Amino acid sequence: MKMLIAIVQDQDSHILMDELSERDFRMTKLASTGGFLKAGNTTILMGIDEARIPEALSIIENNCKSRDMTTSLMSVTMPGDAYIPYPVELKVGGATVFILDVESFVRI
Ligand code: 2BA
Repeated sequence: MKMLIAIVQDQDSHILMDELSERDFRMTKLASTGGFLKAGNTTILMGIDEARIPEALSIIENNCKSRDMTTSLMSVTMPGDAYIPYPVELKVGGATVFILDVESFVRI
């Protein structure tokens, strides 16, 4: 068994989870926060058989869009610690996926 951890954008999470459920995948959704943007995203934990990893990845790929966005970061550039916002262009995934080995799995 593997543990697939997918970090996706909140906007994509409902449709993604609907399709995963329809295809009989089990999952847990966690509300998470990206370290860079400090904005909410969604982390989905899925314990799945190794043979179904390609199917899960394909569903994630089909339902999670990458989006261009502009955000304001703050820099301290002025005497007296004044904060100057400056725009930064980003492409936010799609999905960031980690696949881990599961040592054991117990349902009681
Ligand atoms: P955030 O950390 O909020 O990052 C949002 C987007 O900001 C990233 O999109 C990337 O385009 C940009 N970004 C992140 N760190 C950056 C940096 N040091 N310099 C310049 N730009 C930066 P994604 O790469 O698609 O990541 C989306 C979310 O996936 C991340 O949200 C984070 O929650 C998660 N993530 C990505 N890589 C990860 C990793 N190696 N470990 C854990 N979580 C990760």
